[in-house]
Amino acid sequence: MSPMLHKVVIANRGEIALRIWRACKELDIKTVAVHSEADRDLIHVRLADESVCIGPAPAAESYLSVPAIISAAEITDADSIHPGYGFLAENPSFAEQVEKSGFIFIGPHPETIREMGDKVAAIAAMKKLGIPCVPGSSDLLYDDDAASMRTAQEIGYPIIIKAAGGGGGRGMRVVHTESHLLNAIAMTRTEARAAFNNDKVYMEKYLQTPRHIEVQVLGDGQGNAVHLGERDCSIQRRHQKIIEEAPAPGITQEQREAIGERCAQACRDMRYRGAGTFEFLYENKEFYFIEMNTRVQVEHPVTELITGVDIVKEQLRIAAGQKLSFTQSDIKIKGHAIECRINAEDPRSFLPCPGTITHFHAPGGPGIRLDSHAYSSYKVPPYYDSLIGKVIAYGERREVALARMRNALDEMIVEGIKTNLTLHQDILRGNAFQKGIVNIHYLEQWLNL
Ligand code: MV4
Repeated sequence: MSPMLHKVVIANRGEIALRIWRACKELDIKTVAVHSEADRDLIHVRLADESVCIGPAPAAESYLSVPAIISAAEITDADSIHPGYGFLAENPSFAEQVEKSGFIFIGPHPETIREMGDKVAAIAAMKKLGIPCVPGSSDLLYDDDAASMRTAQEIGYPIIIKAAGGGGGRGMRVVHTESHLLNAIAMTRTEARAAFNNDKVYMEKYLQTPRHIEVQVLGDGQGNAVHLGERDCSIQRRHQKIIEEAPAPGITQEQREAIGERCAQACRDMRYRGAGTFEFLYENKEFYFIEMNTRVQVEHPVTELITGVDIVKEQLRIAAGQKLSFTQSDIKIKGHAIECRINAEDPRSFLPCPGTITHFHAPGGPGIRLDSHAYSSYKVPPYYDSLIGKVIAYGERREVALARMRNALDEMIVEGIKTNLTLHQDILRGNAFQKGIVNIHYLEQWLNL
C-alpha cells in the first residue's frame, strides 16, 4: 500500500479548513495552515503544526494567490495541497502548477478539472458515458441565426441559453418565445466573453420546476469508484444553497441505485480521481445532468452521516495513491441527515453581517454535528463568504432528523452578529419542506409572500 501523505497545506479558511485539519490529524498527517492577515485568529491556524501568512485580507492577494500558496508548501517542506471548496479548488491552472512544482494536488487530475469546467465538454463527455442529460444540451450555438432558431424549435420553448464557461448560475438566460431568442443568445455571449473570456454558449430545454439532486462519488484514479447516494439541495436563494439533505425525499432505492451506478461507472470509465459530485435537475421522476463539481462540497457531511464514509479522509488516502478500500456493495445508506448553513447575515435582507461574536453556544446531543470555526470572541471578517458554520442533524428517519435539527437551532446561541438562524426555523416549519416536496424555486417564492 502507498504510504500516507506526510504534510498537507490547507489552502482554505473557515469551517472547511478546520474540517481538513481534523481529517489530517486522524490520519497522522502534519498540517500547514496558510492564512491571510485577516485570518490570524482562525481556530485551525492555532491547531495546525505550522502556519504561514500568505498575504493581505483580500482573497485575490492571499487565498487566490497561486505563487503564495506554492511558496508556503515549499518553505514548509509539505508534500501536498488541499484546496477545500471555492477559491482555487476548481482552477485547473492551479492544480497544474501544484503538480509541476512537485506537490500532490488533493483532487482530480488537472485535465479533468479543465474538462468539467467547460460545461459543453462536460455534457458531451457524460453523454458518451451514459449519463442522462437535458434535451438539447449538446447543441453548441454558432453564429447561425437560422440554425439557432431551428434548434430551439426542435427542443421546444421555453429553452435556456447557458455559457459554456459559466456554471453555478452564472451566465444563463431563459427564453420563452422565438422573438426573444436571438437577442438572448447575443447578450449571453457578450456577458460570457466578459466574465469567462469564453463566448461559447449552448441551449437546453428549460425545466420549469425541477428539484436539484446531486450524486456524491469517490474514485481512486485507478479505475475503482463508488457512489455515496444522493443529496437534495433544492432549498436555495440566488444559487446559494441554504439547506441540504440526504437521501433525497421520495427517491426510491431502485432510482438511487440506477442513477448512482451510472455515475460510479462513468467515474470508473474515466478513471476519475478524488471526490466529485454529479449535479442533476430532477423533474417528473427523471434525472438530467447539468454539471459536475470536482471538489469536496459544503454539504458533504449529510452524505458522511448516512454512509459512515469520511469523505475528506478518503480524499487524502486517494491523493496518497491508495486504492479505494471498499466497493459499492460495502456502501449502505442508513438513516437521514439534514444540514442548515448558518450565515452571518441579516435574515430578511440577506446582507452580510460581519463583526464580533460576543457569545457562542454550540448545539449538541444525539445525532447533532456542528462543523464550525466560530467561537465566543471570534471576529467574522468582512472579506469572505458569510458561512460561520453548519448544523447537521441525523436520525434513523427524516422526522427524527428534523426534530433534532429544530432543537439544535433553538439551542444554538450566536450573539453579537446577525445570523440566518431564524430563517432556518421558519423554513423548517413550512408545510412543503416537511413533506419533502420542494423544488428549486420554493424558497424565493416563499420569501416573496
Ligand atoms: C437549468 C434550469 C432549468 N432548466 N437548466 C442554475 C445553476 C446552474 N448550475 C444550472 N441552473 C439551472 N439550470 C435547465 N435546462 C434551472 C437552473 C436553476 C437552478 C438549478 C439548480 C439549483 C438552483 C437553481 C436556481 C435557478 C435556476
